[in-house]
Amino acid sequence: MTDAQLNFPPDFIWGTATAAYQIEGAVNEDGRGPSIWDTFSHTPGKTHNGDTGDVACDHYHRWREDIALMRELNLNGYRFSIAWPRILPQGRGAVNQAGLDFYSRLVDGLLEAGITPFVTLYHWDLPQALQDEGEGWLRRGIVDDFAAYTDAVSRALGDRVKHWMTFNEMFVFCVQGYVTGEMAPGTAIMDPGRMTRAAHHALLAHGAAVRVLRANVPGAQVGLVNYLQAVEAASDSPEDQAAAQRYDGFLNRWYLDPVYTGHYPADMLELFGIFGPPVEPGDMEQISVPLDFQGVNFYERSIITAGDELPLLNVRYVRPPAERTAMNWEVYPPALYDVLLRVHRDYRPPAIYITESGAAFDDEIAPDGQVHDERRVAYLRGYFQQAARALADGVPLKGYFVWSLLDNFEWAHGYSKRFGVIYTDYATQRRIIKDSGRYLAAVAAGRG
Ligand code: IFM
Repeated sequence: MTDAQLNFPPDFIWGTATAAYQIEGAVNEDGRGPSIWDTFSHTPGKTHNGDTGDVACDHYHRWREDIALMRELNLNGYRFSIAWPRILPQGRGAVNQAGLDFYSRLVDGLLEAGITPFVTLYHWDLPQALQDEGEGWLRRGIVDDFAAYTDAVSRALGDRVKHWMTFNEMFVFCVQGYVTGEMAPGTAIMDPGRMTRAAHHALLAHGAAVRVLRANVPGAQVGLVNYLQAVEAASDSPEDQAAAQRYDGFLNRWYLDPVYTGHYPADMLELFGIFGPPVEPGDMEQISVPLDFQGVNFYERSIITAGDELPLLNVRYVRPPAERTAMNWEVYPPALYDVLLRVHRDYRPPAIYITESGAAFDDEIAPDGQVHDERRVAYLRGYFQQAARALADGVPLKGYFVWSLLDNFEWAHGYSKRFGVIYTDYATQRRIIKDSGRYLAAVAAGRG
């Protein structure tokens, strides 16, 4: 398929995605409270180079410039997240109007620029006060806190924001935050019950938030964003097939089945045994409230064999020689097609957005002052083609958000990984549109 065959409908959303803590900075301004990522990143040894989001891309002050850049890229959508600690500095209680005002101005600016805002309510920056109370997502009462937070935000923005996503990548923060400790809050306790418990409360909070959004926002389009992988068995052997099935259950189905079927996957419930989720009567009905769209964050496929790399699951990764990004993630565009088809076939959401897809490479400013990131251009071309293929094959794909608008704070990797289609010079906060940004601009303008 050539670029000329990248057939996307005229109303297709072309955007980029970001998250509050990764770009905003201004962590102590206008009444924002501390989040678990402030605590984590300021704890020695937790992030690369001790990097923090204190300043990040200074988007909190430079958002007008960033919207102008989106316009230059011909984008008609922007996915960003709201920082809960800007709205409710202590997690609950008095609403911080200055925090709401920031996002209100941002939304107005986007709409004036002809860019549709897509708002994520939770992209990992939990107010520290809620973490201190029963370890955040491990406490069932957090469901009510999240519903109250959703209420405050949607009342303020719901007249203008119609596209809402409750959570970003539950899998990642439940596993890496509460079990392996690679991410905030960073508790490394190898107890799978912590994952199932955090995830169950997040799923309940998702269901509660959907109801709040539908009540507060006329014409709301509500979705959930999942980190999804294409999972393949290393061989046809029954052992490898079963291993791939377990890994798929752990990573993909655990977070999709409850929402779309009202049940946790039976094979995984059996596998987790006493470490299963704390389900109470009515929970699964609350979790499985119908959605308007599913958000797919796609980065990787995994080839799985039976083994002891992940002991509870009894699986091991097979890593064939392949082109890899700076994150050591395989570049394999057909896997995006596979995941889109799978979500469409198995779960039938009314619409699907690719809410994140992109790659980190070791970009540098060339002598001509530009950033010639030809590997990212090739990467995007390959994945755009697979999205077009999925669309042609009947997937109700409505938009594609490249991760990310600009290089930013890549969590525990700090500023060492550059995902942007715009280069961030952190010393000066100068932004430089990379060649991949120009390519995205051409595709978004329908020129390929
Ligand atoms: O930067 C992250 C983002 O916050 C969530 N999805 C994956 C991205 C790249 O690692």
